[in-house]
Amino acid sequence: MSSTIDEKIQDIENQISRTQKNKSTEHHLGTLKAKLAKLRRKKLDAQLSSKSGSRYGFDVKKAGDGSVVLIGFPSTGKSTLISKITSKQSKIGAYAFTTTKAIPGILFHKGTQIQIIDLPGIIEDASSGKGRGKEVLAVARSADMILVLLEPQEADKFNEKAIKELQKVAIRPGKEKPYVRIKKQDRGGVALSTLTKLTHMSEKTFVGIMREYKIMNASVTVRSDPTIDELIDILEGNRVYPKLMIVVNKIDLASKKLKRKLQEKLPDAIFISALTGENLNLLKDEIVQRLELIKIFLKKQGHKTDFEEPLIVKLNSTIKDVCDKIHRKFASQFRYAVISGPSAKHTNQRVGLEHVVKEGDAITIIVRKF
Ligand SMILES: Nc1nc2c(ncn2[C@@H]2O[C@H](COP(=O)(O)OP(=O)(O)OP(=O)(O)O)[C@@H](O)[C@H]2O)c(=O)[nH]1
Ligand SMILES: [Mg+2]
Repeated sequence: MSSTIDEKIQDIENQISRTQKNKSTEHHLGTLKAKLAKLRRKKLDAQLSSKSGSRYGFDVKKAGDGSVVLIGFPSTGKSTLISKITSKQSKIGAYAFTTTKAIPGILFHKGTQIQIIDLPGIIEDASSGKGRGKEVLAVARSADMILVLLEPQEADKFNEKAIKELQKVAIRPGKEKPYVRIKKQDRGGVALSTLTKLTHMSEKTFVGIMREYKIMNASVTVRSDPTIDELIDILEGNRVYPKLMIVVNKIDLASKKLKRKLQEKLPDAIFISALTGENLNLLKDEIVQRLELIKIFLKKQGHKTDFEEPLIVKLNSTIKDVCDKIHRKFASQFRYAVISGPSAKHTNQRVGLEHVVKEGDAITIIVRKF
């Protein structure tokens, strides 16, 4: 069966590459791309649900305030890095595929606890299951941040390859989810309301792509200016948008000239040596900063606010997220929350589970008693 999916994928890929890209073919290309995305999803679902082989060694329990996975080709120094910045010692070897499973550790930095997950190296075509690629990429899908660890030699090329493998399993590292809200309706066709002009496709193409996903009647609000691929991402629904950090390791081995060249090609990258410790503090700072964590304070009913031990949550967390962080049953017993601080309209505002908290809020959560 998988070969027929592959054949169909190949066929549409050929059609797309044969079609010239211009205004008059845009609509046709849009529907082809949607068809291609649907086939790829079918293939991916089959890959990720993996009948063959077990996930043993790759079930990582979430811990800490955020999670970072180490993705890289073999021997780039992932295990050396995790052994340096967490208390977990992961086996280091001068040969490829030293690491054979997921190894989680915790980085304690600036009052936060970040889960760092060491993984086996990936190779090209990892997404189709080469090496332990499938399992590695499945772990990557659940992370808050992907740290791509590279060696100085041809770092930019390898970075591109790694990102490509991630994209193939529906990960969109370092990308914002475009704002497209779709409210399905019973009739009336597709009513499109855009805040900015669509520059990547006409409304007709937009509606045509929706049609491919069998959405005939809906009110759609678009706040950004999505490309055809980004719109398909939204309609596919299985895309994840983790943060991305590009790190070049073994900088102790790079000449000044190579380093300068890489800084030009990878302007957002951080240059470290896991071996000598160079820039590891900077790296830790950047991890915490880019995860966009905020501090809030809990106030038990009838007690003073606990300013000693803040609770760390992700930016734009809701009261529901806060409840889940305290105890897994908290949300189901929730009555209301009382909140003071930056997100409150006034002191002691009563709010529900949907309320979005802000850095510095003081929160009391009232639960049902049994
Ligand atoms: N010179 C130098 N060598 C390093 C550095 N970091 C790691 N190494 C060496 O690179 C080799 C591979 O290191 P590992 O940490 O095992 O690499 P890995 O990415 O975990 O490898 P796999 O698990 O096989 O994918 C070892 O010989 C390390 O000592 C560094 O910053 N500088
Ligand atoms: Mg390793």
